[in-house]
Amino acid sequence: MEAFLQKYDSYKNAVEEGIAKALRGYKEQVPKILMESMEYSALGGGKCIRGVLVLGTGEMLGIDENLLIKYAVAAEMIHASSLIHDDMPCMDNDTMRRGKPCNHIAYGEAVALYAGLGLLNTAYELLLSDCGKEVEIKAAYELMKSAGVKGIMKGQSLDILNEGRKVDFDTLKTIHACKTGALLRAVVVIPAILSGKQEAVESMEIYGENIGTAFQIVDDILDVTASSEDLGKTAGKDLEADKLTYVKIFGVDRAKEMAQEHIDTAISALDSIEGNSSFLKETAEFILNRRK
Ligand code: GRG
Repeated sequence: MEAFLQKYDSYKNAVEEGIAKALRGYKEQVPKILMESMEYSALGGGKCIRGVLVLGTGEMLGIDENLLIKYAVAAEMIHASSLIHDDMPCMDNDTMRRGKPCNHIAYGEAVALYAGLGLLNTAYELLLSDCGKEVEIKAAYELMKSAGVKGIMKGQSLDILNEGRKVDFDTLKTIHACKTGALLRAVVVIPAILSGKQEAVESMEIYGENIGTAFQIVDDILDVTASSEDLGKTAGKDLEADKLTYVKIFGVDRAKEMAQEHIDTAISALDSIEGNSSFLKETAEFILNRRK
């Protein structure tokens, strides 16, 4: 466990340095308040799990970290952008994220709106810079697609449009697979695309889809079992909004079992991978046992 956490932190540091460096490149040309607001959320004390997964999967598949880093940085920028918008009054209307005021509370709604759009666009600029090989463009496309109207935006809009309505389990699964799952799937598929090995792409798709589902089930469980202080965001929001969740349908105990089943499936998908998959196995367990 100790070795896993050290490795996790070293990947996380590399991603955060990459984000800081990428944003520094814009500093002179961007209004100060907008840049501060983008940094506030992109370097805002999250777990950085999407960037870590790009680097961990890439190392397992033998991909050079210098090639991987821009995908890891872009994934975290896209994620931060979605969190800024998710917290705004027209969406989840929250006040706290990662243990501090949400972006729109700290900077106002107009700046927060542009910080979100700014991070999304900066991610795309980064992704399409210096693409030497076709697989690099394919990998960039995979990440951009995961954020779009067939990915995160589809999940979020279905979530918002169904507020206050009774949704069935299939719709719930689609919302989760898009809102949370699409990006978690993309970050592990990207290194496989870069490896040029179709078998690796197929294994990582199964791994990514299953850690994505488990991640959201654990999120649903934490919403009812953890405190706002531990989560760094308002707990009990799902209950308050009367949202359909795994916990609401199945109860906490069965939801925990279901998360475990998805983690087991994700780990089994790594059996056919040639490289050392221990970090990804432990990351899957980390997702299951996380406390925030
Ligand atoms: C701008 C791409 C984009 C989309 C706009 C608002 C919106 C549409 C989508 C919201 C999607 C969303 C917030 C999904 C929830 C995903 C989730 C479980 C977030 C929490 O992730 P953690 O726990 O957070 O990894 P940290 O803080 O650790 O980074």
